[in-house]
Amino acid sequence: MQHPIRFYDKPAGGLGSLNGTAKALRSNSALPALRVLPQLNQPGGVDCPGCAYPDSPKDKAVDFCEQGAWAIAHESTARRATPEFFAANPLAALRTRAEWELEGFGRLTAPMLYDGASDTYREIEWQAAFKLAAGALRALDAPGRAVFYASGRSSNEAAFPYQLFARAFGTNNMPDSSNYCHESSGMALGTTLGVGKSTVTREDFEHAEAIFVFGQNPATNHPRMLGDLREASLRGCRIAAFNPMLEPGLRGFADPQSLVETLTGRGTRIASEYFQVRVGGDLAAITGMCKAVLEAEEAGGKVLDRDFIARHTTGFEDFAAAVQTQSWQQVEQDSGLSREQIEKAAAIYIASRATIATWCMGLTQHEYAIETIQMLVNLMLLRGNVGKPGAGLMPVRGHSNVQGDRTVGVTNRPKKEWLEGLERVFGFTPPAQNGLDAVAAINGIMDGSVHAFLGLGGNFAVAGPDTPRVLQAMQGLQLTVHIATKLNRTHLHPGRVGLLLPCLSRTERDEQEGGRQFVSVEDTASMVHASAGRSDPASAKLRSEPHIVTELARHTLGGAAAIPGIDWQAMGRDYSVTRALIEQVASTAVAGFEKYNDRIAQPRGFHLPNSARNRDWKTASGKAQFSAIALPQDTIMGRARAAFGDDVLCLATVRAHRQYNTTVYRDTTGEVDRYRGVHHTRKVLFISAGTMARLGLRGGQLVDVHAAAPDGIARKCAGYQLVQYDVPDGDVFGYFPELTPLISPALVARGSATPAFKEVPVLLKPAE
Ligand SMILES: Nc1nc2c(c(=O)[nH]1)N[C@H]1C(S)=C(S)[C@@H](COP(=O)(O)OP(=O)(O)OC[C@H]3O[C@@H](n4cnc5c(=O)[nH]c(N)nc54)[C@H](O)[C@@H]3O)O[C@H]1N2
Ligand SMILES: Nc1nc2c(c(=O)[nH]1)N[C@H]1C(S)=C(S)[C@@H](COP(=O)(O)OP(=O)(O)OC[C@H]3O[C@@H](n4cnc5c(=O)[nH]c(N)nc54)[C@H](O)[C@@H]3O)O[C@H]1N2
Ligand SMILES: [Mo]
Repeated sequence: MQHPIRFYDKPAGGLGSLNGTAKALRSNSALPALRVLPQLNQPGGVDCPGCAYPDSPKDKAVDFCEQGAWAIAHESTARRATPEFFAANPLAALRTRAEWELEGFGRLTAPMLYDGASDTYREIEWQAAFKLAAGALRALDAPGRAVFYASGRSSNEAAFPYQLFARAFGTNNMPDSSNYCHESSGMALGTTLGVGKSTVTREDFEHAEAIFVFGQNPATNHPRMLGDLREASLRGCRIAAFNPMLEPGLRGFADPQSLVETLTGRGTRIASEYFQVRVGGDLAAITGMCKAVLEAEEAGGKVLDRDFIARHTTGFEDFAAAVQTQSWQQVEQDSGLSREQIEKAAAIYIASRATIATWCMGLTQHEYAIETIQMLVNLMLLRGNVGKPGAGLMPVRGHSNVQGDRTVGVTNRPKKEWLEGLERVFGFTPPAQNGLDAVAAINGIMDGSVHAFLGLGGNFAVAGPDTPRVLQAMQGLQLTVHIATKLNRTHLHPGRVGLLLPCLSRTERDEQEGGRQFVSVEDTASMVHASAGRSDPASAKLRSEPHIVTELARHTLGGAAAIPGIDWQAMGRDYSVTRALIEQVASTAVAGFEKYNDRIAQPRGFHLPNSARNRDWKTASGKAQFSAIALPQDTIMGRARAAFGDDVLCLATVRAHRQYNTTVYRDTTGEVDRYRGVHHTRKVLFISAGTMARLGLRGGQLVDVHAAAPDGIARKCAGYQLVQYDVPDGDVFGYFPELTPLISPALVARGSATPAFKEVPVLLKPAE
């Protein structure tokens, strides 16, 4: 049989990516992955757990990338973290291991319970595990003592019973990875356009005349998007990147599908324009673009879509007045870009009849993230770039089903309609008040008000701020339950009852009493589609996420406390039951789930309608909302410099090429961050020559990084090597999760409470 493996991605050097894929398989002894790769993102196949970028609407033989291959290879590894492994490795010893070593121990194989006397996890029977968790939950003095965290990897069929479990238990304490990620996007879009999701589909990339990419590194994090950008570039679409780091992968892309590009190493230009905005400077830069557009209109340019503004929007006058009062001088100072540069960006925008704006963590993980995205909405509204082909706003989500989890109710701020739907279908009254988000949960764990933590996937404490303190505090919890595929650091800090429950991964066959099951997920463009694993499970003792969640719920809420309307076992046995229930709850809360079970069988699933895409504005005013926003005076960096002096630098924590969030991959050849050229170490800081000169430091020198934190707590990461790089003066860049211990939970986005992972005030001192 022929597998025509032609890759989508291949930034900066086609062969490197092909080679990277081969290495992914080799380095994990992951031969089963070879069988999985051709099924990735194909109808009837497996949804790639790598990212949430939409699948190709066209019939393409291959729709996966190098990074997806790494994700799959790591899931399909032959290595196993067995009960014998745990018996031989007390947690105190495991805590000294690096992230990639924990990951490298392989797949979990059996349910485990922490034993304090031996400081090890010991195997336990599934039923006993469920009973213990249920007992500990029922012993809490109030349902609000528990938090139910979710990482955005789980399917709709796992997420729906999970949120039902939390609410039937009596709490909306459902922090999720979205709190760490695109929360600011959802909020900014929700208030302005009435829907917190992308208005763009993958087809739109074929019609755009300009694409603006803000704060995103797709060569590493959404490689399949680069294929779309490359095609757009080849047909003459202008692509402009706003990014403080000069990212090689955004500038050129050698497509492995193109033999010429692969062999010559000569790529297609991606970003024709590159704007090196300073970290946190996007609000000023976009404000400047709006200002330039308004000035062009005043000069008689007829650049505004007056008809659209009149018919579809509200708030234009206030917005325009706010923008006009901002001086160019302020805009230049805050953005780090010159007026000429901003006018050039505006000219690209004005010349385009259909513009897409995409963004990722470079915009969302900032104090003024919501305002920044609202200003981007303003810019797009000026020329009617929402709700027409080839145009729109696109937050590019991270986890492969983070959007779907939200759609089926995983959130600490549920909509009234959703709760009413639950009440109607299941006959109980869910709690109405909002629950804890991720940072509130962290604070609750640290101040002792949270007593139990459940995690449906993820690496909660390592993904969030102040890792060492949070991990320490987690050991004081009454209960920790982690549903996971692989070991990570959060698991090494169990509560009094500490359970580690291993689950099937997406690529594995899922047999239940009701027969072989598949699950469904929603991508960043709101396509809901099926995903069916085919590989043999890593261990016979694994259970599916839906099974584990429904059994935990049944044991906790069974017996006299049972809610008669909820049949947990039915949902665990046959996931079509869950889909039918989602359809019923959604019928009055979320549009588009009609005939879920029939339509999920269609080859590419179905699209959940996006009201803003249809210019139907579900906002308070019934119109798309312009926002009047002034450039802020009170900022994290301003406050830190006032307190700690002018040597304070702004640290943005980013991903290297060889990692998936907190999962660090070990490449046997030492490659760490291919496009940025980093090998053999992750303990680097990217810094400009100007900053080093000013601080009396030099490239290659080792420094200690100290937090200049508002709460006065000393936080330090020692022994980082300075790498001279093309970044703005005053900004430094390094990798998470290693640098996360520098981040105080007090540094968050206003309104969304997303940690300001890209705006961390630090001081550098020569290493001690
Ligand atoms: N292989 C792989 N794929 C992934 C992931 C992974 O870890 N590995 N993670 C997944 C997840 S959950 C997510 S959310 C996405 C993340 O995808 P990205 O958002 O692309 O990831 P980051 O590395 O956080 O990169 C952010 C980019 O923002 C830039 N940046 C930093 N500060 C600023 C700023 O102030 N303004 C602007 N304009 N840019 C800034 C950085 O230079 C960097 O290029 O990727 C998803 N896909
Ligand atoms: N400093 C800093 N911190 C950040 C960010 C940043 O840019 N800078 N980015 C943030 C962002 S955008 C995000 S989304 C969060 C991510 O936060 P999380 O989603 O909590 O973290 P992950 O690293 O994706 O979780 C990895 C773990 O998930 C488990 N896992 C993997 N696959 C599966 C599966 O199929 N099922 C189950 N049940 N478990 C599985 C494994 O045990 C693995 O160790 O991190 C955030 N943290
Ligand atoms: Mo994310």
